[in-house]
Amino acid sequence: MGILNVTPDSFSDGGLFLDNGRAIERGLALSAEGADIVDVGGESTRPGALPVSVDEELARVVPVVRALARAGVFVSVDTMHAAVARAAVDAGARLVNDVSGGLADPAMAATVAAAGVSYVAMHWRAPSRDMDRHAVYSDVVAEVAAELGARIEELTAAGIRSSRILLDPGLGFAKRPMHDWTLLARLGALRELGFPVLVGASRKRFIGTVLGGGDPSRVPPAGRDAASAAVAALAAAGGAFCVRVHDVPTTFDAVRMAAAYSERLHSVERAVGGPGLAASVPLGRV
Ligand code: PMM
Repeated sequence: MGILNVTPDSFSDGGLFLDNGRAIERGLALSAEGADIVDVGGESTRPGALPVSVDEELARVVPVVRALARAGVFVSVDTMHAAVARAAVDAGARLVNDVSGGLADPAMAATVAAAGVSYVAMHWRAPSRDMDRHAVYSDVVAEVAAELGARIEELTAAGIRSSRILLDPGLGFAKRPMHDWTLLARLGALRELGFPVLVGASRKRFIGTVLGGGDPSRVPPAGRDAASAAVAALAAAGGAFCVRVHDVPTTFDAVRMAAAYSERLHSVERAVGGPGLAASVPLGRV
């Protein structure tokens, strides 16, 4: 999934694609580079970001969604607002990517159900302006899984078909770097909920924190693409269905390596009767 932020203030690419023409060009390029999905967003969710009006979000997003969908691109819309989701679907979007998992707008679930499109429910605890206050967990994996489980109940009760739902641990959203790393290392626990898992790690603070030796400001977001591709490969090898990224060509290669690795790993595991033993088996045996 290639990221297309039509915003003045996203943390890594704010302002680059605010002009509709440039945004459309960028979306077409992401698709040509290998993105299966182009994710169009009109509201920044970076820590501390202030909300924009729905009218402003519509004006940023709808023309771009329409042009890309007309060009045959599979478009998702990154929004927390039911009105924007509805308008984007009318303009050709086939997936609604809601970082609040339906918590920000009570009309979202019914809107998505009526539209009959797919839906990404991300783990979220609070609006961006004060989400850092909510980054408190005693067992981050268990709590994120339980909170996503509660979202699934509500979303399906509102009429969204289970087969239409994807889950996302929401890296960086009400999470400290250690929470992000723990969730990444334990993606299997989220997959056990029975839904495809999407991971959005690209250029995020937890990556910058490692690159900058504890200080993310030493490596600005645009300098984190190689590391982001490595993390995408780890997520893919950990069973992610989809990774949401800024740099599609590098990530495309990285996840293809993860796929080759996973395929080999699983055939080794099958041959030895389960995980854990694979490392001790000479590859020539299988
Ligand atoms: N992260 C951002 C925005 N949208 N959507 C999903 N599903 N998962 C994410 O992790 C996610 C998202 C923030 O990053 P950006 O400002 O680079 O778009």
